[in-house]
Amino acid sequence: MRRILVTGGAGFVGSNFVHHVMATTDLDVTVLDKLTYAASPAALEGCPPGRVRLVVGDVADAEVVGPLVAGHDAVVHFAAESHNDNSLRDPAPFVRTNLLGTFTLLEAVRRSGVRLHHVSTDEVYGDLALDDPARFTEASAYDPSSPYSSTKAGSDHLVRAWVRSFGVPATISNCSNNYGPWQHVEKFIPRQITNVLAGGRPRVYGAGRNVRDWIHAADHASAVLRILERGRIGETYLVGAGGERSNLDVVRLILRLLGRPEDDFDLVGDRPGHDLRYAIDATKLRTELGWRPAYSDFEAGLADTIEWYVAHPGWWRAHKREVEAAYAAVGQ
Ligand code: NAD
Ligand code: TDX
Repeated sequence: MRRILVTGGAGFVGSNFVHHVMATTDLDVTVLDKLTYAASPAALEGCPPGRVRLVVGDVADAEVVGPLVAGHDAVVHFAAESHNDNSLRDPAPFVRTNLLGTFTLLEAVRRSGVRLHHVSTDEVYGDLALDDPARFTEASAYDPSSPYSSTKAGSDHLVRAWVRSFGVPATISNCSNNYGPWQHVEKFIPRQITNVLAGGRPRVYGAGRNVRDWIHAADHASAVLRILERGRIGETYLVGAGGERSNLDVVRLILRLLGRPEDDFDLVGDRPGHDLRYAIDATKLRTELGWRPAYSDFEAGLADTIEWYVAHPGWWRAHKREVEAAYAAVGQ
């Protein structure tokens, strides 16, 4: 492999992946990104000159995607509409990008025979009970809850069908909740950090007992590269780093790290259909591909992330007002 195409590479996880590829391989990267509200082209600044090229375009546009795919040795597909709350307000872009976009890419890959890695989420498996010792595995049944997760589940099914019916050389990964630099302020951890930095209070849905399994985006990136390089074609790998925490615990930790009282937050209306708990069993990735996360200490990773938001106020303030207005409109 010499040149890879990274869709959604100007987004949160995609840009972390591009930096990981720059730091650990000799690969050149073309980023295909529509530059939606969620993109941060600035996140790609600092990449070695000449090794990363940005093409602004839609992954659902076959005329753009076909020739681009044919000129690369592999495709890593991050591009998606990614926020559950947005999918409850307006599902249409989720159906278009997550389903039609993946279909368009699959057709291009089918014609050219190029290797594909499809990046997906643990949310395709629905949720687990809070008191259930089980975790998701590659054998868990699909049972998505939201417009976002159902379109990601549909995209996974498309990839599997194209592997089986057309022999497309693809792998899939399903990862748990990411945190780290460049995550949009609409998401839980950046929203709460920036609420505090802006002089406000964190806003926790429902009773805050929901559990997420946190992984640093740099670790998600290293897992995706490992699967691209060594994963078996047609296989799915779950990605997680053993980071289960309730939303209340995360918010209290953010408040403590920012020197505020741990009860200085508001409980607000719950998300409709709110998944209770996600938890990943990443045994297959660890044993078959020897992957290990670099960030095993969530508190240290969160402290680094807080420092990053403290150091980049210009970036997040540009989005904050609009995001908070949309939440305020639904009482959250
Ligand atoms: P993000 O919203 O931060 O970034 C998405 C990127 O895709 C943006 O740069 C956006 O401009 C681009 N994009 C959107 N629609 C596009 C289109 N039609 N054509 C081309 N580009 C388009 O999302 P993220 O959090 O970085 O997630 C990236 C991928 O990782 C998604 O597929 C998501 O399902 C998956 N994932 C994310 C997490 C997480 O916690 N963030 C966890 C598991 C899986
Ligand atoms: O203000 C908030 N208050 C709150 O309590 C927000 C924005 C969220 N929450 C809760 C909802 C969830 O239980 O925090 C938890 C995390 O919420 P999000 O950051 O919106 O993430 P989630 O819905 O779990 O989905 C994320 O992980 C899986 C990503 O956004 C997806 O792209 C990924 O697939």
